[in-house]
Order: sequence, then structure tokens, then C-alpha cells
Amino acid sequence: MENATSQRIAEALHYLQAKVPPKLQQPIIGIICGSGLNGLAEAVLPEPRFETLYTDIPHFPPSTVQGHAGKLLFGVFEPDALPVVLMVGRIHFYEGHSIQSITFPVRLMKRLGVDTIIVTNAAGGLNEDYAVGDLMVLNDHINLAGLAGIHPLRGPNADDFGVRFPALSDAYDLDLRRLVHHLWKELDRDAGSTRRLREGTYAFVGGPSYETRAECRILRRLGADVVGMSTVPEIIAARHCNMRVLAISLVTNNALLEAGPRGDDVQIQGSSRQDLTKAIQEGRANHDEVI
Ligand code: 6GU
Repeated sequence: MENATSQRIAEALHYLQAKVPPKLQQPIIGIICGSGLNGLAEAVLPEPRFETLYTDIPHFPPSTVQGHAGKLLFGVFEPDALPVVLMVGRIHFYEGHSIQSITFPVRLMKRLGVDTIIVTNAAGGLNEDYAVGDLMVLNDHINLAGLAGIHPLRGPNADDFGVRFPALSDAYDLDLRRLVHHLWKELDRDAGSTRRLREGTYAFVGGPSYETRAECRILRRLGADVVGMSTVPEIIAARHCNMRVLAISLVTNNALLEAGPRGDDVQIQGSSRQDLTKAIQEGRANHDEVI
């Protein structure tokens, strides 16, 4: 299994080395764009720039969300800046991929030369002080599935990437967190936005259903500030191979009141967050009522 993984990554790397223009071939920073946060790709300059679909990369797990294939984007944010690689369209465990296969893109990035990974996501707010639109820098996580054995590093250890028993108590790089707070203060002075920068704990759940109110209460009591269906598997893979990690959640909704993200990219079939919000507004759903 271990060799098979290394072999598959080597084949994917070989493909990229043949396709990506030489000056973009060794990105130092890798970015995984969260759901609804792919807009960052537009900040990559038109030149030099290269993109390739996941479906074109040998062994790359195909992304099935939102009906279009994801892509790897190579480029720069400023002329002569360090090259970056972006995953535009992430791969989620709930799509049916094994939790181990989520490590593939991260390990491929490592082989490309990435030493720092930035991961973003949309998450539901559990902390009662958080408002929709706030950003939260992760300083810790709760890997519920992982504690129960559904873990990206389960199986023979990939020794060529990292150790059997990696520590995660220092997973979220302190200097990078400090840098974000510092930059936020500078930006905020200019923007005067009401959006706040938080720092806290992300609970990873498997999805795809959103949490019930009772589940939200459990997660909050366990110390989670937000809840989401991504990020933690990638971060574990990244720390295993000793990358520096920065992760940021966008609070898209209050998990307890209105489970689910922005209605526009949710296929409305059963009861969606929009239905629920409407029901609350019309007084048809009283969460505290017991009958
Ligand atoms: Cl409320 N829960 C989960 N698990 N993921 C989310 C979310 C909620 N809102 C956005 N993503």
C-alpha cells in the first residue's frame, strides 16, 4: 500500500513535470480553496500561469462536487513573486473517497516542493460570539472521525513522507497565525469592516448531512468553535510530511440555528437551510419548543 501510494504520486509528479512551465514547477506555497472560496484563483496573474484538471493528472482523486472537475492552478500573485499552487475545488471525504485518498494532493504538493500549506473552508459557527462572515484562524482541531479510527494515516506508514506517530499538538504554525493577525489589523484599519478575525477550534465531521441541534450542543461542549466537513484530513497529511500549516474558516452560518451554507450552491431537495431560515422567520419552527 505504501509503495503503491509513492508510486502513484511519482506518476502524477512525472505528468506535472512534463506539463508545468519550468518557472512555475517548484511552488513553495500550496493553497487549498474551500467551498465557495475558489475566487482566490482570480487573484493569480494571467502570466505566468498554468492549470490542469484533476481528471488529467494520473491517480488524482476526481472532485465530484458542484458538477465540475477541480483543477490545479500554478502561478504567482505578484510579478516575480514566489510561485504558488492552488487546488481549486477540493476533495471531500463525504463524496465517497477513502479518508486516506485525501492525502494524495497534499503529498503531491510536497513532492512539488511545497513547504507551507494554506487551507480555507466554509464552516458553521458554534461559538455564540461568532457572526456570519467572521473569519477564524484555526489554532486546534477535533478530529471526531479520527479518534474513532477513520484516519488519513491509518494503514502502513508512508515512511518516505513522515513518522508513524506524528504529533499534532503544534499543528497550526504560531508565526503564520501571528502574521495573519498582524495583516488583519493593517487591512481592517483601511476597510473598517464589521467582520471579525477569530481564533479557535474546528471540529471535523464526516457529513454530508448537517448536524442536528443536539450534535451542535455536543460539539460546542467539547470545545469546538466551528464545525465543517473538510480541512482536518489535509492538515494531518501536511503535518505528517512536516509542512507548515495555516488554516482559516469562513463562518457561513450559525450551525445551531440554520445548519448549512449559502443556499445558492445547495441542491434543495429535502429541507435545506433556506427552508429552515424561512420557517424560523415565519414562526413555524421554534427550536426551543417541546411538544
Ligand atoms: Cl453547519 N456543518 C458542517 N458540518 N459543515 C458546514 C456547515 C455546518 N456550514 C458550512 N459548512
